[in-house]
Amino acid sequence: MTTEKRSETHDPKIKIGIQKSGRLTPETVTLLQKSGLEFDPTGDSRKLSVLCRNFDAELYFLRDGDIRQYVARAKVDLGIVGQNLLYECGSRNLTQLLELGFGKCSLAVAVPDESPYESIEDLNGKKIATSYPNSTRRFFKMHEIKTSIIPTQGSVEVAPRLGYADAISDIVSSGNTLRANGLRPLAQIYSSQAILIANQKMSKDKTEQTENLLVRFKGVIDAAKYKYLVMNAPYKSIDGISKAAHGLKSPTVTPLAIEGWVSVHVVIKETDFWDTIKALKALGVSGMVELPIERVIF
Ligand code: PRT
Repeated sequence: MTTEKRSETHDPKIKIGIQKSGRLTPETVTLLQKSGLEFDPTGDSRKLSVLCRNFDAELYFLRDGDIRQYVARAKVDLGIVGQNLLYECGSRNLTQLLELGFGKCSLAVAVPDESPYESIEDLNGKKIATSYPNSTRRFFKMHEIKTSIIPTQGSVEVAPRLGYADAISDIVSSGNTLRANGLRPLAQIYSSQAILIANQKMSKDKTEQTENLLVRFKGVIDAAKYKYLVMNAPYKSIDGISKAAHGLKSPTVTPLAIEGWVSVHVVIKETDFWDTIKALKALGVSGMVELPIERVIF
């Protein structure tokens, strides 16, 4: 790897497809930047690719719906894409490398609020409008429920009100669109998030570059799962603190200017945060400061 500035004619080792403009774009750009990749994310909006200044990679700004195919056909080596598209369109020639923790949503079956349907069995013989016909067909087939799937491009939520379908299946995240259109969820078909995908037949040098990138991505993703805590504690509480918050290995302890007191630094899991704080307070800890972590490399 080299840190020198690359010319636009340089043939980069690895091509990465990311969404040009949409729900996945801001967090994808943030992930790449926090992973240390330097590039111009905005630049000229007509420009559909950009070279990384400090990593042997070129980014291609594509439609989320197209990225899967670009990777499968080895036109780009890696892609950041909604998992839902792989469930819907298949993952031939693709390897799913990493779940990225953003773009979270689910594919859900929903029915009008005032409808009598209480379970998916009630949809036997009914019409379902969806932009995800393959996933929806599979789901009902698996449950041995006969439905008529009506493929629909966009504004799916309005289909029941217009008498075009009895129910819908669509991507849901906050649920606001369902509510705004007088619909309620009946069942979840699957959950989804943004993932990093790769072409299955990558060359050795590209595989190495990808592994390098994976370490960086994991470092950023794992960092979001942890918090750094600095606190003052009575020296006698160190054993208790080590049990309540053992950190990645053990807490770092340094003496304070006041006798019998120490400063303790520890990394704790975000999910354990409030339970850990409660336990630490019971041990006489005070002056706790929570700091964000940029990266965690295990
Ligand atoms: O044009 P391009 O192919 O790039 O993208 P697009 O415009 O088709 O997709 P975009 O940007 O809307 O979504 C890209 C990806 O984001 C999807 O493939 C999913 O993986 C993921 N994602 C996460 C979502 C949502 N959340 C989401 N809420 N995709 C779509 N929605 C839509 C949904 O279709 C529905 O209309 O938002 C509405 C529901 O949202 P809530 O919050 O009201 O429930």
